[in-house]
Amino acid sequence: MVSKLRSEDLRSEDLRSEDLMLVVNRGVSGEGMTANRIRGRSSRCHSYEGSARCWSGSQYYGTYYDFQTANPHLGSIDFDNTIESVRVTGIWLFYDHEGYNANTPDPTAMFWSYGVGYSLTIPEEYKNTATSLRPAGCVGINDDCWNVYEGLYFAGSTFAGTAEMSDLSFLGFDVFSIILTGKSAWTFCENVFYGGPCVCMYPDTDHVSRTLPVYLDVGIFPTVDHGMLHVKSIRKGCYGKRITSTTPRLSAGPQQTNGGYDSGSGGK
Ligand SMILES: [Ca+2]
Repeated sequence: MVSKLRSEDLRSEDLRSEDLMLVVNRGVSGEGMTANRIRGRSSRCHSYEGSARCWSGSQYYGTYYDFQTANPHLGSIDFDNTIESVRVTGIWLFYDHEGYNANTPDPTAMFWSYGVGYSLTIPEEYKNTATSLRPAGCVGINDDCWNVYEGLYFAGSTFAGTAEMSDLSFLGFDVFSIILTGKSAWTFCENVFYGGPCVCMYPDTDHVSRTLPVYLDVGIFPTVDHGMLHVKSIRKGCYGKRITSTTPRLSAGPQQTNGGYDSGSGGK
């Protein structure tokens, strides 16, 4: 399965249902109220299995929206610079600018959160900053899956897949950041058909398990010092020099068993 989601494709008239299913639920939760269960999950087999509930207030109070896929401009639902707490399943990326920080001078202005039903009040410096958001990964939250991004810190256009790709010449962008899920290592090569210099990465930034058998293995590489001019092919397994994620973790509370939170070290 290969899914394509490019930021320039996100004009409303171009939306394909398998790429974008914007808000599926909206509500208000607060004192004395219980948040509604997520409704309206799509039965389409191509839907992302993960989800994110995002609240306007800390500690899961206030207005919330449920997301299962990308939203390039939260202002379209009057939720710009509003999110203060989240509950995520899968990996979710939150950007300070529209269109996933494409063409912004500081791509580090973003944060991410991942887990399995992981709840988090966003640290002060990132509260009320999210202007666009999207999940990373493929259909199943722990599919063996790679995501490549046009910019540092997962900015701009992206492309994802669960299969080897012998020729990525069509991609139209160089790869500056990568996210992996699942159990498999992936090898990224400078030339087509797995030629030239290659590097390999594992989804070993973190391992999350909450309720067996739900697992989430993530490899988060906001900067990839692969030393290559391009990435032209992707091979399953490890067939090159291994690169490890060196991103410092900024933990936001205990998370060994239920999720994780990371923030770009240079983020703001
Ligand atoms: Ca913003």
